[in-house]
Formats: sequence, structure tokens, C-alpha cells
Amino acid sequence: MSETNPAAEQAAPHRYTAAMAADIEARWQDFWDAHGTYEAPNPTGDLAGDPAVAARPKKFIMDMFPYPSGAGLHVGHPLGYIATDVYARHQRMTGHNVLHTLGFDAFGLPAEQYAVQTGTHPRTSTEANMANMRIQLRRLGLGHDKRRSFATIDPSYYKWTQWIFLKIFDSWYDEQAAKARPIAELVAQFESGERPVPGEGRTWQGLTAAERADLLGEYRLAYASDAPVNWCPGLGTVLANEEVTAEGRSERGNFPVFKAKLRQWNMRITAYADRLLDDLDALDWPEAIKLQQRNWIGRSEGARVDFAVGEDDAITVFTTRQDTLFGATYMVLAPEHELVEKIVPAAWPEGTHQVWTGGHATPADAVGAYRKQAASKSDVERQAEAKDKTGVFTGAYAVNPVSGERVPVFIADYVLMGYGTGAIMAVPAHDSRDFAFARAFELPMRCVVQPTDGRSTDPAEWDDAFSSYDAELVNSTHGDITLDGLGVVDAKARITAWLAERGIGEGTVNFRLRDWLFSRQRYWGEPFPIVYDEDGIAHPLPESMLPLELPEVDDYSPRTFDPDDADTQPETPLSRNEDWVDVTLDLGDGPKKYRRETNTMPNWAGSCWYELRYLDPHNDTALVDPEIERYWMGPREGQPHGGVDLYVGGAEHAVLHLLYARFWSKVLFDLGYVSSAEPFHKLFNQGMIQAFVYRDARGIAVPAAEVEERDGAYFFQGEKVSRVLGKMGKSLKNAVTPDEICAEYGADTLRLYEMAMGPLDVSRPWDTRAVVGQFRLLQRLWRNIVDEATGETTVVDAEPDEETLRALHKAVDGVSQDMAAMRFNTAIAKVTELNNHLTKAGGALPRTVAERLVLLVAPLAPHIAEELWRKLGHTESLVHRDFPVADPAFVVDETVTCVVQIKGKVKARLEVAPSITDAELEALALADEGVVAALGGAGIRKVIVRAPKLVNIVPA
Ligand code: ANZ
Repeated sequence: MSETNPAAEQAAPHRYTAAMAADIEARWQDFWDAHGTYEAPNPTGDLAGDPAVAARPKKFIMDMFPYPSGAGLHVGHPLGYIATDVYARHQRMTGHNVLHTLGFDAFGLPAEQYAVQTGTHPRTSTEANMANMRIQLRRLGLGHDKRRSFATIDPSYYKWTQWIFLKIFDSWYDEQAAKARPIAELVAQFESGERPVPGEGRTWQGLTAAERADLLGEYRLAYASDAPVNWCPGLGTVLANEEVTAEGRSERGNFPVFKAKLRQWNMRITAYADRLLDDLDALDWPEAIKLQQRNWIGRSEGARVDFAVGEDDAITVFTTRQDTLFGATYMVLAPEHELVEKIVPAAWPEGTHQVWTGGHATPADAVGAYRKQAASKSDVERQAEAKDKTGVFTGAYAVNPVSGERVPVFIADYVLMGYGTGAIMAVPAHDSRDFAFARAFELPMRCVVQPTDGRSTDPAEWDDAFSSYDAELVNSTHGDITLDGLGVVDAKARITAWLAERGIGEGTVNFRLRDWLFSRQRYWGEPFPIVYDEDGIAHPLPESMLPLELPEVDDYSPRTFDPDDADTQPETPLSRNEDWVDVTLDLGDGPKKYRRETNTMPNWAGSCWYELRYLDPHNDTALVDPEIERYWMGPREGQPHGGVDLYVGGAEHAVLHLLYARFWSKVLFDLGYVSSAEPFHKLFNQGMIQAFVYRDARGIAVPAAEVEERDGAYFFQGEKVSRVLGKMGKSLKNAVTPDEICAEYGADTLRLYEMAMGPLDVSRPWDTRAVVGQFRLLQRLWRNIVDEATGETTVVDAEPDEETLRALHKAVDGVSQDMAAMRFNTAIAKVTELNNHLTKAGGALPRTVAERLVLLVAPLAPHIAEELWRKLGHTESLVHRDFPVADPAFVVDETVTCVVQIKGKVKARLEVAPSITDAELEALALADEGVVAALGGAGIRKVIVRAPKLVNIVPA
């Protein structure tokens, strides 16, 4: 405990102690709430009447909002919240209109799992968790505009999540205009014949309702399809690609994930692949995150090439090396490829190699057995760089379009159905995977790119493929076409043109990004505002029927299965609710029977647009007022796509939340609902607070708080334990809560400690014993301004001395720069240095120095700062006071004496900054009164300057 010495307390009843901190902090938190201190005015209403406020630049500062977990917060969670708060406070004090608030991301799996375990409704437990977290957060003194806080589970919020879904459902991507447009405009094109209806002789007027729905489904940005999806029996739900780990398991729960064909809702995020890539350039995000998004989107330039197979079929491949077409000596289809059945002959062709058949009697047997084996592997396992490539011959041959050669067609699991066309031309001489496969299956190889590393041109002598781009083509001539002698780039261009002329290929861009699977078979999510008529056609609910609230049910548990049983089918909790599911509605054409969609949205939906709702949280006629949106989010200089000015959160959201939110922003932008095409202009990833994990001999974590240290070793209940740095959390028994630290030292100390631990983007180990250091800083600060015996301030109305002014302005200058650049650890170091200087100098502080010192610490330790400010005689909060501004005259470190000579004789001495430039020094010297007098109007022939110490003037 910090201060429990009763004698000391008696002697100094007004010392800054934990008890006093608790008192001060509670009082100021109440004051701020009562006065709405952190309420940010909007450009309409609040701001409209006050031009002075309206003229202020805005700063919209956001944290990635928390998930209200039952475990509450540990000290690692608020790191980012404290940082944005310090930053926001500094911005407020430098003349910005700051919007800073925090809501809750409250739908999702953990709440549901917890509810199932404990038998409480997810809403009940989620709300209890939020109430608890609100108390924890309030104690930290975060300057949030509480009027703007909400949770994604509030019907008044998810009404608009559903509304956005409907807008996405109701639009299509116009490739020509490169933007989303209302689906009605597409229908008009079909109706007028401006856009032909695909299919011989078909017209829009001639289509049935179901055919129209199917056709529009091909275009809608939200659409249902029967694509293969990630089915996770252990969770009882399907998952998005982004939710599946590199090991092919569920990110949550670590269960196996299988490919299954199920009818599901998808979002056509792929339509935005180019824009999602291009617009990254203008964002102020960490390069690492941009790179992860670029890789996830995965743009590849290449070509599609048709290889004739059978009577009149063609296998279309996607290749990024169309220049190596002459080297394509076999082909591979993904095992699931739809052409496989069609091309498989009844019997093996004469003389088929034993290794190619896998020992099966017929191609159909071989293919059937191999497909089964491939289905049990994840995409990642299939793509692993292992040299032992597996596969089997289909019995069919295709024709290489440029050489006319017959090439055998295999199926192999290293080719994925979900990428490119699910088929490749294999060029074993120049692709490592193909090389390994060709070796295993004794397939021919042809070198078509001249090796530049000294190896021979006979691939039979190689250990691996030669895959350089920086080389010339060889062995690539047939009939009228030759690529020989061309570099890779030119060869690509020539062959692509040749293929295009013949209608058997074209240049194309392929993306790795897939559409976003948007249905979940869970209870605790937003219901889809979609109903199906008796023909199974999907209809959007009209806006007037929103929000479609989650029905109260008794059984909200998902149906989960044996995690390893791929042959299971999801069952949605909502489907058990007949009364809710089967409804009679009037959707404009009289009452009819409908069946509701029983899937729910993924928990990413609510976080796709929440920044917009902070702006105008109580609007019930629009998701956000356009004028308000433009003010806080609109494009401006340096922020061409607009967006939040600062968004702080963990790096783990690189491709999930951050990609989805960007996509929704772009759709809303295209449809004209918002002026910002990007949600977050600046992104900052805070580091993690780590903690020591102590384990006993069996490797089981023991409570960290009860471990003792003796001579560099660690003991728990007398038994020696090991220590490693790990994550902080309940399961590792090393969680420290902010509440404990607040109780022991106060929130201001906790804030200072977290900010002082190191640069914000770096992970750092928590050390409870070190927290007291920041508490002592606050005690010294207090003592510099307050008499511990009387509680009165000790400041005097005197002019500070030169040395104090220098120390003060240097600190102000440094802290200002550090605050703006979010270097809070060095800002604290500078405050500490100043405070120590003042302590050492002794004597009463001049009021002007004390006031500036208090303002300087205010963003970091707001409660004690407010209290000191009050003691200094101010009756209003300092939250909106101006941050001190440094006087440059006092900021220079020290000065050096410069001698100014005329014809070698010293005529003046100047005190200058050591960093002065030659030009500045020359100007200063020539303007010096003494020098002007000594020159007596004579012209100057030459000036020799040796900054900072010497100027020698030679008169004419
Ligand atoms: C012939 C070739 C020759 C290729 C060569 C590469 C090197 P990125 O860059 O990732 O887009 N490929 C195409 N579709 C595939 C699929 N569904 N599963 C597995 N591999 C597939 O990779 C594109 C290259 O990956 C394509 O170019 C194709 O192999 C392969 F010397 O075609 B290449």
C-alpha cells in the first residue's frame, strides 16, 4: 500500500494519497458528467449559432469499440483508450472541436456461448457486462461524449444495420461507372433492352418472377448463392474466409472447418477489389496493415487461356506466366472442377503410365477416390509447400493452343477451386510446384526461359524450376508465332495478343479476395430484413418494418455437432420459432404468406459503420444527417477520401473489420448517403500489454499475484515456478484489473503508468511494482503547488527567473510536439524533468509557472490537474483551456558567443543559438549596432562566416 502511515497523514493532512486521489477523481468525474464537459457540438443545431465554435477545426478520434466480455477489463484493455483520451484532450486544448466517445460491439459468439453455458439470455448477460464495463471505464476519467454512446444490439442501432443491408441488397456494381447503383436502374436497362438479358432470345418481359429474381441475384451486392462455404460443425455455423485460420480451423474455438455447398448470403466485396486496393495509398495507416490488406486482396495480372478438350469443351486456365505457354506440358484441374466428370473416359488410354493411375482400374475410380481424399483437407494444407505432390490422371488429354501438342489432364489438390478458374496449365520447368509434381509423375518438362544462373537448358538435370522473370524466351516457336529472344514482359504481351486474336485467351486480372459470406446460423446477431414468398423468392422488408427485432426465444442455442463430422447440416435457432418465421405481410400487393430468413448477420456487421452513428446517434429518420456526416467525416486537404482522423486499435483486425468497414463505406458513398469513401483516415495500432505467466512443474499457470521472488527465482507456495512473458488474461491467472490499480493509487497514476511504459505501438510487460513511480510524480507535482499542511496553494505572484523560464518553455515545446505525435512516454519524461527541476529549485512557484505546469499534465492526469486548477483560483474546468505555447526565445538550449571582427579586430559579441546557420549569423552580425557604427557606411567586400562562433567582415 502506498500511504498508510498515520503519523505522516497527521503531519500532512493534505498530502496527495490514494484516498485523496479517490476523492478527487470521483468528484471530477461527477462534475464532468453534470456539466457535459466532453459533449462535442455538431455543425447543425449546437454549432450553427456559434460561429466561433463552428470555425474550429474538427477532430474525430475513435477507439475500436470493445466487446462486453463477462471477464471485464484488465489493465491491458484500456491502453488504447487512455492514449486516445490523452490525445483528444490535447486536441481540445489546441482549439479543435473533438468528437470522442465509445460504444459496445455487443452481438456475437462469446455472449451466446456464455448464455448457453449459464442459461441466461444473451441480452441479459451482455447488458450486465456492459454495465460493469461502463463503471470500469468511467473510473479511468475518459473524456467521452456519453450522449453518443450506444451498443450494436440496440434495436435503434441495428435498425440501420438492417437498413444498410437492404441498400446493399438493392444495388449492383456498374463496372463502367465503377460504382454501385440502385438495382432499379439495372432493371430499367433490362426493360428497355439497353442491356440485353443473357440467354438466346430472352427478354425481361418474358421472364418469370423467379427468373427475374435469379438474374438480379447475379448482380446484387448482397445475394444468396449455393457456393461452397466454410462449414464448422463444432460451432454449428458457417464462417467467412477471414474467420478461418491458416490451419483451416475456426478462429473462435479452433474447430475443424469443411467445405460444404449451402445456400447462404454473400456480399459482393470482390466488385470493390480495385478500389479497396487503390484507395489504400491515400490512407495514413501502418504499412504493415496496408500490406496485409494488399496481400489479402491479392491482385494478379495474367491471362486466361483456353485448352481444347474432348469434342467441343475447353479448359480455361488462369496464369500469370502466359509467356511460358510453350512449356505447358500437362494440365491440372482442381478435384472439384465441374469439367472432371465430363472429360473422364470409360477406360485408361492405351499404355497409361502406372504412376498416373494410382493403381485404380478405371479413371472414374481413380478420380472418385482422389476427390474424397482431397475433400478432407483444408485449402492451406493443400497449398503447403511440401514436395510430395499428390494427384491422379483423369484419362483425358487437352491441346496446347500454341504448340498443338496433346497434354495429359490431371486432378491434384494443389490446385484450388476457389482461385482463378480452378485449372492450371502446368509449366514444370518454370514453376516449383509443377516441377515437384512432374518429377513425382514422370511428366515431360520443357525449358522455355533461358536460365541465367549457369545451369543447362535440360530440366532433367535440374533440382528445381528456373522461375526468374529477368531472362529471354527459348524453344517457343510454332508456325507463325515465335517468342524466342523476347524478354518475359514482351513475350507476355505478344502471346496475349496472339491468343486474343484467335478468341482463345485474353489478358485478365485475378484477385485472391472472395465474396464475403454473410450468414451465420446463430441467434445472437441482427436478423436479416428478408422474407421469402411461396416460390422461395427473397423480398426485402420495407423500411417501415425496421427494425426487425430478434424474437425472444427460449432456446437460443445453436445446434452444434461432432466437430469432425463434415456430413452435417446447420440448423438455425431462429427456425425453431414457427410464430416468428411464418408471417402474413402486406409488402404493397396485399397480405400474403411469407417465411422469414432465419440466418443472422455475422458479428462484423455492427462494426462496419458504427463511426457514422456516433455522429448522429439519435436520428430516427436517417442513419446520419448528411450535413453532420460531411462536417466530421468529409474529404479535406490531405484526406481525399475523408474519414475518422484517428482510429486506434489492435493490429489483429487487418483484414476482417477493417476491410469490411471500408467496403460498406464505399457502397454508402456510391449510393450518395455519405461524403466519405473511407471510414478511417488515420489508423494507429497500439502494442499489447503483456504479463508474466508463472507455471508450476506440471506446466499449469499459478496465480501471478501470489508468486514470490527470491534471489532471482520464483516460488508459489514454496514450490519453484518458471516465468515467461505472455498474454494477460484470466486463463493465465495473471490478470491485473484497472480497478485494483485505481484503488491503490488512483486513475491518474494508472493513466500515467500505462502511457509511460514505452512507445505506444510497442508491446510492453506490465509491472505492478513500477506503478508507484508515477504516483510519486503526482505527489511531487502536488507538493510543488499545494501546502500539505493547509491544503492552500503556495504559489506567488512573482516573475519566474530565467532558468525556470527556460526549463518551462523547453518542456512546453517538447510536450506539445510529443502530444501531437502520440509520443506520450517522452511527454511524461519531459513533464517529470520539469517537475523535478522545480522541486530542486525550491521555494514557492510563480503562479504563471504553476498554471502552465498544470495545463501541461492535464491531458495525462486530468483529475489532479482539475483539482490543482481549482486551487489556483479558477472556477471553470480546464478541459477547454488553451494548451501552453512555448516562447521560442526560451527554447534554445543555450547560447554561444560569436565574435564579430572587422579587419581582424573584434567589434561585437553576439549571443546566438548553437544551431544558427551561416546566413542567419551573417544577417545578425551586419545588423548589429556596433558593427554598423564601426563600418561607418563603408561598403563590404567580403564576409567570412564560421557559424556559430565567428564572423569576419572585410570592408570595401
Ligand atoms: C503457369 C505458370 C508458369 C504459373 C510459371 C506460374 C509460374 P498468383 O501470382 O498467386 O496469382 N494457379 C492459377 N490458379 C491456381 C489455382 N486455382 N490453384 C493453384 N494454383 C493456381 O499465382 C498465379 C499462378 O498460380 C498461375 O500462373 C498458375 O500457375 C497458378 F512458370 O500458370 B501459373
